[in-house]
Amino acid sequence: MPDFRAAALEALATQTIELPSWAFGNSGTRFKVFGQPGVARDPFEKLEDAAQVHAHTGVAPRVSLHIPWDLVDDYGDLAASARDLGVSIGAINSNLFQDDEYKLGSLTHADPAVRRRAIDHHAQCIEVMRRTGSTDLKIWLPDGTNYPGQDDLRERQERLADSLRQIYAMLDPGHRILLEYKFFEPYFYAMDIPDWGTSLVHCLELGDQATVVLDTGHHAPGTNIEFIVMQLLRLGRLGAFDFNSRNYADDDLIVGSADPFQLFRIMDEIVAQGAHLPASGVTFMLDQCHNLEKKIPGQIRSVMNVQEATAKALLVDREALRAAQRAGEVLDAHSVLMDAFSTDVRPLLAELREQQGLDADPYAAYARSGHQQRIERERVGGRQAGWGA
Ligand code: LRH
Ligand code: MN
Repeated sequence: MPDFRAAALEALATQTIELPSWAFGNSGTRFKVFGQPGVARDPFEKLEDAAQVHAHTGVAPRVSLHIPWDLVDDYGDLAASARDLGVSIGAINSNLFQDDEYKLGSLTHADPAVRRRAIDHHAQCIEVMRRTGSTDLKIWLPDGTNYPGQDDLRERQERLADSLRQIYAMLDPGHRILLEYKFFEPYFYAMDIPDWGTSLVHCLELGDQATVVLDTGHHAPGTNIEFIVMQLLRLGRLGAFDFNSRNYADDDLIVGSADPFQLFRIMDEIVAQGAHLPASGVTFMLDQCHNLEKKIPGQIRSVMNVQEATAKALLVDREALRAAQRAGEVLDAHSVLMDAFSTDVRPLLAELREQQGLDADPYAAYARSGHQQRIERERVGGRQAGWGA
């Protein structure tokens, strides 16, 4: 087996994974939100926690914000605080799923005044991008209907296209829209952007600065996600991933925890097309909620899982794979992939971290650091961030 380790180490050293600020706040289900000692109480403390993940993994230098969950008086201050902590602000997420006015839709609503409100919210988000140096506006459209006949599906698409055009017109050069789809929830008959095709259609209508976000928890069970990855890369419209894993619905569990082989297949498609390299412009983000487990270790474990899947994909003998594929040797081809997937890449990642001056095991290193005990001791009083615990 040719030695792909050197090339893999080089590629892994360029990888970056963007962390969601909301992973550091409390979260849960409609049944219960469990608070935890030491949880961040504001965006500044969320950045502190994210900086811990970067300090121990070396590959998580950006934090995506969610507006208004991460509302602060001065975004210049927040960006400066991020810089002091050794991280930067990534994508700015809009929020169209908590306002009463959006019950029957936001960017798709029949009432122009409601659409105006939703469009103005994105003007606010773009202002936050300008103040923080962020270049990505991430729009997850939660709009949808619950019953057949509730509204005209085509008219909603026309209203959506018009609203998106107005938002797109507000972008600066160098800005991107990351348009996220989801096949159900919070509506249970038709979502207005239910799948990659619908997101892609709107992105193609908008222009080059519009790309698709693939959230790994937003597909119908049984969907071949790596096929969607291949097609979006083929069209140059894969802007970003929201990585997480699920067993049933949009569970937002730790990426790779429910199905590490699926994560490997996704990263294999990414590596096969060179999209793991920064020049590809594909942003790798986490979108998770740590309902039971501690937040910072949860994010560290998640980053390590993405690194492991990427390392395995980088060890695929692509020449042998292509030869077997060309020869129609079905099992030989499959075995090439399974050999890589079955490789223990932890020693390779330990070598990478030692090269970066980091501990070989970030998870254990954080546990030893005493940071968790310190924040649980010091962060008393105030209101914990996130869903009301
Ligand atoms: C919607 C979603 C979206 C975010 C939210 C926190 O399910 O995936 O990316 O706005 O989670
Ligand atoms: Mn998401």
